[in-house]
Amino acid sequence: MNLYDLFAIAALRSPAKPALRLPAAPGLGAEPAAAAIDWSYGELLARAGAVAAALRRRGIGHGDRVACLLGNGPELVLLHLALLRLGAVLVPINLAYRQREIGHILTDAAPRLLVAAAAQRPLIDEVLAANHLSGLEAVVGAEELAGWSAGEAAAAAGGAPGGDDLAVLLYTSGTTGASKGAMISHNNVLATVTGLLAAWSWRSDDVLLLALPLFHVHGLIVGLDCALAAGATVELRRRFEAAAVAGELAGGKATMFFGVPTLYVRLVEELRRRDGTAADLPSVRLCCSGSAPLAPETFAAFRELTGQTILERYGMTETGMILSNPYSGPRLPGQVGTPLPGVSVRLVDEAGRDLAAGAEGELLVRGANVCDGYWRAPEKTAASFVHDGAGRRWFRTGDLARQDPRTGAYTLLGRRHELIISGGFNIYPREVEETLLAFPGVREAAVVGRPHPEWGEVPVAYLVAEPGLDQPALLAFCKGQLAGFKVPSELRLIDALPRNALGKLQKHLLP
Ligand code: MLC
Ligand code: AMP
Repeated sequence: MNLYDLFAIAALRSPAKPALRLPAAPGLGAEPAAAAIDWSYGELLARAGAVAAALRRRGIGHGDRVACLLGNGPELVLLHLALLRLGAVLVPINLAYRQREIGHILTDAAPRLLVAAAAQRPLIDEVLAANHLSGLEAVVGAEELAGWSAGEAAAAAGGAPGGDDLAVLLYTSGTTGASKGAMISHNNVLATVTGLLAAWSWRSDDVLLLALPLFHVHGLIVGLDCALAAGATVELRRRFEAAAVAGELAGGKATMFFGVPTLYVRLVEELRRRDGTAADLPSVRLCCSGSAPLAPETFAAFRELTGQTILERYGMTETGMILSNPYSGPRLPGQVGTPLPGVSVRLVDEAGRDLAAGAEGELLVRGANVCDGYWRAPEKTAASFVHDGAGRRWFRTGDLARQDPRTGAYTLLGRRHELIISGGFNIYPREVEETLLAFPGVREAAVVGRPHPEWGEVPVAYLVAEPGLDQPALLAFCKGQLAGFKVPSELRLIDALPRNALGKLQKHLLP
């Protein structure tokens, strides 16, 4: 079984069923206007087949990487499906990334094509000028790809992709400063999708309102892929806008909505701004949250305002979804639930010994959902897995958790690494520190996460600097080098960084 076949089954079963809808968009800056989309399963699959044919004519085949710098829109959906059909690999890039971050991914993944929105062209020219990307044959405009989709679908050619073939290469922030590509196979996605389809009782008459970016696992796999596998309808939005989403949830069509906690914080603000009284979401049967910790206050406020009890779940790029609160049964704030079907987890101490329920330890995970490792990075892969006494391989999540001895549900308690999560996007302090240190006059830098009511956490930088450091210039430098969400929200100058007797930095002592 491959992922494309799973979607094709939905199309064969009900070709006329609505698959993908998107409202029209007015042109904005370099971005051309876009017509509304309302494609049935039959039309979506036919268009994806035509894109696959066009890609094949360009020589794209099994195992080839195709990167994209695309916002939410039909092009990204078509590209994803077409590559699945060819056994080729999608490499989606976060639209907030700057030249240096994109250059790293393109150099590492070595795609043959890059598909990009018109507005990204100047940035791509910068990337091309700064990097020697010898394997990159062409940059394809989103509108060109859209044009391909109106062509003839290819007759099936070559062998169908197998379950172990790569489906997507998802870049995730690295502890070493550079992001690394998690190699997600068709089987990995199928495991997450089938687990969620069962756990959340997906139905073919579900309508998912999807405003999360499709370049991450949450929007792409938990959202789009699950919906298409269920034969449901995706109401895709180009971006999240609280007022529009609140209106649509109340409008009586959507049955499901997925968000990172920041989306729920903004929805709560929006609903309170409206009239502060309860908002009926008549058609909605499930609101899920994940990617970052959902504050109990947000959970409670959303329930109070809408009557909806958010279902919180936990996952990772490398593993897909791991734990989920129950669809039927109590969903408790601060808990992320129990393992999804087919997923095994363990809690271990620093020495790798298994811990009993009630004790705090690192969460390890195993199952068909877990990726094989990182692209062309055997050392990073080896460091991310441990073997048990029976020789089985477990992925180290780096997340600390505790299991409730009574219910078996897990609570996340923090992280072994210094990962900061802002609005659902990951920031590794090391990458920001390296950027700060590259600026003249910065002698030492330490970046830590500080709680923030809307974003969850934001990065704050502590600096030891030569007198007269030009702080606005330093921030401008960071903005040029880093995605906006990684730029420190504050610079704090101090005389010395706190270190222990061995000279090791003690970030927890920073004021
Ligand atoms: C945008 N900005 C952010 C930010 N997103 N700042 C901090 N954290 C963020 N996440 C800043 C920009 O840099 C910019 O700043 C300003 O906000 C406006 O940018 P924007 O793009 O217009 O913002 P907006 O559209 O409001 O985006 C906010 C958001 C978005 C919450 C809708 O961040 C988002 O879609 N987050 C979801 C991320 C996600 O899907 N994560 C899943 C990862 S998968 P300035 O200064 O330039 O004006 C995963 C595994 C799992 O974690 O379990 O799911
Ligand atoms: P990413 O690398 O972007 O896939 O992010 C994965 C990380 O997001 C996990 O290791 C967790 O730290 C965090 N995460 C995901 N879901 C949750 C959740 N429900 N609560 C807290 N943290 C979460």
